[in-house]
Amino acid sequence: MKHETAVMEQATGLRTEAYWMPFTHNRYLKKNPRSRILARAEGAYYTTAEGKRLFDCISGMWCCPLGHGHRKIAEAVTRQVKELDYSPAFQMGHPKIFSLAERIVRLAPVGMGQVFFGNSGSEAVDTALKIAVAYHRMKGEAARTRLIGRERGYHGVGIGGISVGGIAPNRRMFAPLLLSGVDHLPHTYNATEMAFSRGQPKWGAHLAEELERLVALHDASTIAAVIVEPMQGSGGVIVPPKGYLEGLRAICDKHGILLIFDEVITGFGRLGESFGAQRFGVMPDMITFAKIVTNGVIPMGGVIVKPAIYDAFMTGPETAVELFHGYTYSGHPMAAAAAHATLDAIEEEGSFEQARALEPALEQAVHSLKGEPGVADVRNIGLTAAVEFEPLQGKPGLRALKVFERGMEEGMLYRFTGETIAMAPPFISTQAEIGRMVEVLRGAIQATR
Ligand code: PXG
Repeated sequence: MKHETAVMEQATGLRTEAYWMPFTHNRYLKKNPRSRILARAEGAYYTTAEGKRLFDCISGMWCCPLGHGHRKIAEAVTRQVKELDYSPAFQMGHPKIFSLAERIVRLAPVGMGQVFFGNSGSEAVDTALKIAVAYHRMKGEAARTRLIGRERGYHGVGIGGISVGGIAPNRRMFAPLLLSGVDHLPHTYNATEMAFSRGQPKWGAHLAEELERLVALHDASTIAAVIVEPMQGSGGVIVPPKGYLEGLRAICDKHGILLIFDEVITGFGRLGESFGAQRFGVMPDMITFAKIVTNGVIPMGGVIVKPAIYDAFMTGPETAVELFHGYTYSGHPMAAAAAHATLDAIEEEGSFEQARALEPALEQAVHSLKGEPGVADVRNIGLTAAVEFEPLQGKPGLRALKVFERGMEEGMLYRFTGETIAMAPPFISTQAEIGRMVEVLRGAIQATR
C-alpha cells in the first residue's frame, strides 16, 4: 500500500514540461494529464493514477495480448538480469538468442531459415529494406534498388520506414529525408465496395495488378522489394481483399522482386495464427516482427528471412563480416528471456487458440454497431476490429477523440486515430469483456454528436 500511495503521489505533483511525448498532442494532454497517467497493470486491465481501472482494449499498443504482469515472463526476466544482463551483440552470442531464432523459424511459415534481431518494428523494417537491396547486389543485380510500399501503410518511423510508409502526416515534415526511388501501391480500402465487411472483403483482388503498372513504369530490373502489412493495422484495420496478397506474390515471383510482410502487428497470434502469412496462406520472402514476441515486456524486433537470402551473403572469405549491420542491443539477453517465456506461455495457454475462439464473438459484437449515429464502417479480422466514423462537421478527428475520452470515463482504453476507433483486446479476454468493450463503445458513440 505504501508503494501504491507513492505512485499516486508522484502522479499528483507531476511536472510534465520536460517530457516530449511521442505521437501525442503534448499541449492538450499536459493541460489535464492526470487521467492519462497509468500507475499499474495486471492481466487485461490498467489502473490510472486516479485509481480508475481501464480494460486494455488494444493490448498496450498491440503488444501485450497475454496480459500484464505475466508471472512467467516476470520471473524469466528477473532470473535473466542476474544470470547474464548484457552480452555484446557483435562477434559474441549467448545461448538463448540462438535457440530463440530457431523457435521463431519453427513458428514461421515453412521455408523460412534465419532471424536477424533488432529492438523495434522500425528497426526491423529498416533492416529488411537494407537486406533486400544488399541481397540483389550480392546476386549481381545492383540496379535493383527501388522499394515499393503502399498508401496508408505504417512501417515505423525510421527513414526507410517512413519512405515506404503511406501515412501522409508521418512523411510531410520529413520530406527532404525520404528515400528516393520509392513508389507506392494504392491502398485497398474502398468504402462503397467493402463497408461492413466481415473478415476479408470480397472486392479488391484486382488491385494487386497495380503492381504490374509500377513494374511497367520503373522496369523490374530496378525494383528490389515490395513491403506491405498483410493487414494494415495503424492505417485503421484495413483487411486484405480475398486474392489480393496472392496476386502480389505472383507478380513478385514473375519479376524476381522480394515480397516483405511487415508483421509487427499481425505476428504472434493477432490473426489467430503465428503470422498473417499462415492466416492468408501467402508466403513472403521476409517477415518483420516485434511487439507480441516479448508480450511487450522488453523491446525486441527482427526480420525472418528465407535461407536463399541468408545464403546469398555467406560468400567470400570466412573471416570477413558478411552484413555490415546490427545494433548494440541486437538479440539482447533480457529480450531473449522475455521472448522465450512469452513463447512458452503461448504454447501452454493456447494463446493462438484463445484468439481464434474469441474472433466470432468480437465480429458479432462490433458489427452490431452498424446503424449507430455516425458509424460509417465496421471491419474486423482475427482479434482486431475498427469502427470508422463520419467526421463531425468541420472538426476532423474530433468524434473519435471524444469517443475515446468518453470510453476512458467508462473504464475502456480504446485506440483512436483519425476517424477510427481500433480494438485489439488481449487474447486472455473473456467473451463478457469483449461484449462490454463493445457496449461501452456503443454508449460513447451515442453520447457523441
Ligand atoms: N510496422 C508495423 C506494421 C507497425 O504496426 C511498426 C512497424 C513500428 O514498430 P515500432 O516498434 O518501431 O513502433 C509498427 C508499429 C497503433 C500503433 O495503435 C501501431 C504501432 C505503434 C504504435 C501504435 O496503431 N505500430
